[in-house]
Amino acid sequence: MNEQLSNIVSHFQTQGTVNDIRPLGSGLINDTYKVTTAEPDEPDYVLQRINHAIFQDVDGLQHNIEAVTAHIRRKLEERGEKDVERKVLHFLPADNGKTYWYDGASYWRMMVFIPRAKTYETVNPEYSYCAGKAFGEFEAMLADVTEPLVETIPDFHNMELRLRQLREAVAADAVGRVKEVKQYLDELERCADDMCRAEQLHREGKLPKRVCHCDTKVNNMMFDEDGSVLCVIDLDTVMPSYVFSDYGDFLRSAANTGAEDDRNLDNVRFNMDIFRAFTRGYLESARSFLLPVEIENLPYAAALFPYMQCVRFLTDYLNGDTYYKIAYPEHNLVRTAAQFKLWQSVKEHQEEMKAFISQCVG
Ligand code: GN1
Ligand code: MG
Repeated sequence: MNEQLSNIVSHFQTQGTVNDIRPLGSGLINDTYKVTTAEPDEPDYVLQRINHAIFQDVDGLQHNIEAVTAHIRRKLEERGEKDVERKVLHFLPADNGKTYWYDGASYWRMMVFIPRAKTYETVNPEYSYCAGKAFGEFEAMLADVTEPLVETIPDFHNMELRLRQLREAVAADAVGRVKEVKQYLDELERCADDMCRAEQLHREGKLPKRVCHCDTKVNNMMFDEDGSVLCVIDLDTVMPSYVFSDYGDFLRSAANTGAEDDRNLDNVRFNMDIFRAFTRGYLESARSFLLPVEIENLPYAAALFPYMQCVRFLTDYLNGDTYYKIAYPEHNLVRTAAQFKLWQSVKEHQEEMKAFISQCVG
């Protein structure tokens, strides 16, 4: 067993004897490990190194997570929910009384591992419907959080900022890659104003920010053995944002018929069955609090997220791969191409989406 990791674990208030620590999951930002204990009656745990180059305010970040998980726990208990321990994350205190530990170089945190839960990289329409309901409920439960939450990455889903970062990367051309990506840049720029609609509406006072999850990739949900949703994980980015964030990012990952980094672009299309199932679930639980402007712009949100992710992957490629973990040198370019293709496919379905949404809210 890795000594450095078991030493870190020893600073947290765990139960049982740790007998194994190994990598877990496929996140692109933090490093995650499963910590197994020897005793069958004691819980297993998840250990995470927080990427603090990206999340610079770790104290603010953990404060958000503590406020949000406590709020959800209270709501679940109030409504007499069973199995609450599997429906909301539980972070462990460290020696210092905080829910994170600094070892002099990195920030670490631990949570209880949720037993018998599954995560998926792809889902069928039935699971998408459940996911839609779950994200709507997540937002509804958080609608009355009174504690102020920080933006853990300021302006995280601000499209204007993401475009500025792309333009800066193009101007700097730090690793000489701009010449390879002209065709993407031209088309991304051509649609830039339209894709910044959310910021525009917000400035006009028409579009509110609400507490959202902001990283609703399908693999950030835990499903129970019967397909129902247990909880949403990866809470680092829970912060005030537009509802488009959660709706759009789920579809970006779940309704893609290919992989986020598919090399074969023929695999990449927007799956309308997933769209319909997810939208139906989401509107069932979120309709009560959504404003007409939010509902009307859901098709825009479905296009915005592949577009934004394309801009972000491309920016990182031009900067020389400083943000996302990569598995091979042109990985961010492959991701850019796949997100670009997905965005094109979403655009073809805009009218069909609008018609479906009108029907749902009828
Ligand atoms: C990152 O941490 P992970 O892999 O769930 C990223 C998301 C991107 C996603 C793309 C903090 O999420 O915004 O949509 O990769 N998180 C951060 O796969 O940048
Ligand atoms: Mg994740």
